[in-house]
This record gives sequence, C-alpha cells and structure tokens, in this order.
Amino acid sequence: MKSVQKKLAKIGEVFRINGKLYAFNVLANGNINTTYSVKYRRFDGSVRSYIIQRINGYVFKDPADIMSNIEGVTKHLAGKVTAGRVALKFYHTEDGKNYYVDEDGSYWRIMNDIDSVTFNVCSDLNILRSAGKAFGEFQMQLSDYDAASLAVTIPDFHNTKKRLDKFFEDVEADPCGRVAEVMPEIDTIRSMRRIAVKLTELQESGKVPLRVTHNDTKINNVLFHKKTGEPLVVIDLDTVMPGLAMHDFGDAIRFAANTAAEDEPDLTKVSLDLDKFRAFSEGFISQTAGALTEMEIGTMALGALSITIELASRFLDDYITGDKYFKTNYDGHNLVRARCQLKLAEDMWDKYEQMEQIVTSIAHKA
Ligand code: GN1
Ligand code: MG
Repeated sequence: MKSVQKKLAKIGEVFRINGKLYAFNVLANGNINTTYSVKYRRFDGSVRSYIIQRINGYVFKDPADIMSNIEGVTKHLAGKVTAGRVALKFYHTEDGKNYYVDEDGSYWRIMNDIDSVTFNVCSDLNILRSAGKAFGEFQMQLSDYDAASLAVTIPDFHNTKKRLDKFFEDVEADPCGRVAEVMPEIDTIRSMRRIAVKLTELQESGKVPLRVTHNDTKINNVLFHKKTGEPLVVIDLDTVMPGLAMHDFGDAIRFAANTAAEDEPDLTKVSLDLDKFRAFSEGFISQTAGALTEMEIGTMALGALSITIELASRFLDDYITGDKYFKTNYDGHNLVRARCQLKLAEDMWDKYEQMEQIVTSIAHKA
C-alpha cells in the first residue's frame, strides 16, 4: 500500500501537481485500466483530488496514440462546453506530454477529479434520459472533428464479424481446455451469428456512415451532478474512433437498459427493460435525430442486439483463452458475464420489433 502511494506521488510530481499526496483509493468501475482517486493537500492548506490512471498496455498496444487522440478531442470539446457542463482536463508533464512512461514501460496520466455521481445500475428514467442526451450531445459535438486525424486505438473494435471469426477460431484451438464446458453458449452465439454481423455488413457496403463515436458508452462513463442529476461530462475517451452511431446507442442500451448488472449470475433477473430503453432513446435521439439517416434510425435496435452478442463473444472468448483481457473478480467471471449478455440478447430478440417501433416513433416526433 505504501509503495503504491509512493508510486502515485512520483507520478504526481512528474505532472507537477501542487502539494502533497496524502490519500488514495482504487476505483473499481473499469474493466481495463487501473484507476486511482488521489487526494492532495496543497501548500496553502487546501485539499484537491485528481484521477490517476495506468493505461492497460495489454489492451492498448500504443498508448501514446490514445493520448494524442485525447489531446485533440478534449481540446475540441473544451471549446464547446455549455452552461452546466464541465470539461475534462488532462495534466501535462514539463515537456508538454499528457502522459508519462515509467521505468517499467507503463503509461500514466492524470486528470481533474470532477465532483459528481455515476451509476452502474440505474432505474431512474430521468437519469437514463439524461445519459442518452449526454452521449447524443457528445456525438454531435464531435461531428465536425476530423476523423482522419484520429489514430485507431484498437483496430476493428466493433467489427462484429471479425470478433466472431476470432471467437470461433479460439473455440477451435481451445487453448485452456474450457470449450467442452461452454458448448451451449457457443451454440447460442453460432445461432445468432447472422443477425449479429448484419450491421458490419451494412457498414462494409457503405449503407451506414462512419462517424466519430465514443465506442464505450456504458452509463458509468457519464458523470452526473450530485444534486440536479444533470449530466456534466462524458469520460473514458480511450476508444474515440470512427465508428457507428448505432454502436454508441446500442452499447449504452446493453448496459443501462438491462434489468440487472452486466455480470448478474442469476439469469432470471436479466432482461431488457423497455421503459429504460425508451428513456435512453428519447435523450439520445433528441440530440442526434437531425443528423441521423433513416437507415441509422432503422438500425438502432440492431445496434443494441449486435453489440450485446459481440460482448457475449468477447467475454466468452476471454474465458476460453485464459482471462487475459478483462479484469475479473473471481474464477469464471467472464463466463458469468457472457451468459448474462446472451440472456439479454435473447430477450432483445424477443422485443426486437418493439425496440424498432420505439426508436422510430421518437425520431419521427423529434
Ligand atoms: C471495457 O474498461 P471499461 O469498463 O471502460 C471494454 C468495453 C466493454 C466493457 C464491458 C477498451 O470497458 O469495450 O464494453 O469493458 N473496453 C475496452 O464492461 O475493451
Ligand atoms: Mg472504457
């Protein structure tokens, strides 16, 4: 513990943070990077907190690329902050970099800690509507951002076709001998393959446009005002890349419109809540309707379904190949996550027409 504090203090020094680090704690929300909240006492006696993150070098092969994207995107967004919203601020080292590479080759960064509240599971429809608004706004604010200047931080991140090809290759190879135990889940993914890759095919044939998207729109990536519940800012910009609006919409639905958590082991609790779906859709579409094509509006529900199957395959792939990608809290955690996503995908399929109708009617009213 002491050595972690020492390490964090060293990072703070490199980023020229004023004062002395006197406390820290680990934030457990993310599945990839390691995140700390740190408290500093400034030399004038006041207290400030910051977020320090170590970027996961297994997942992000070139963290400097991420940080260059973040430099550009945060600057762009800072110029568009409206009343009631706040900007994300990344600190810089003496030589002007927004990251620091330590002696082990790990990449570190520091950003402002924003007084706020986040939600993992949320039943408040107003909050869900606000989250939709925040992600929609985010998308629109980046609509004039030069997509070509963005490095692709994870190639084919939401290429469901390639994800599934890789999944079935790993099933064939069975490197950890875990395949026999998950045959029913593999069969379910196989049976959903056709519908899951449809959106990728539409993208490949140019029927839906690439936009600058967030690509990791879990609702806990929106910070809300503690009292008013208004969205303050969208965080976690590691995967801002050219992508599909339907994936941003869909990933948010996958996470926030589930009646249970993403890793709920009791599958009887897992389903798609159409009220939550509607609330998020109202927020998202209110911001984006003017920009979206008919085809995009018509494939929002497909975005939710395909990304849920994609996530199921990513979790199960990680389980089959030895849990190297996502952080896990217990043995079999990735399998539990995969089962939960499959149950949700099945329920989404049952409610598919209703999802489509909800989105279409909101878009036509907007
Ligand atoms: C990862 O670390 P976190 O929680 O922001 C993952 C997302 C998944 C998510 C599932 C770079 O995001 O794609 O949807 O876990 N991020 C990356 O919880 O792979
Ligand atoms: Mg993330």
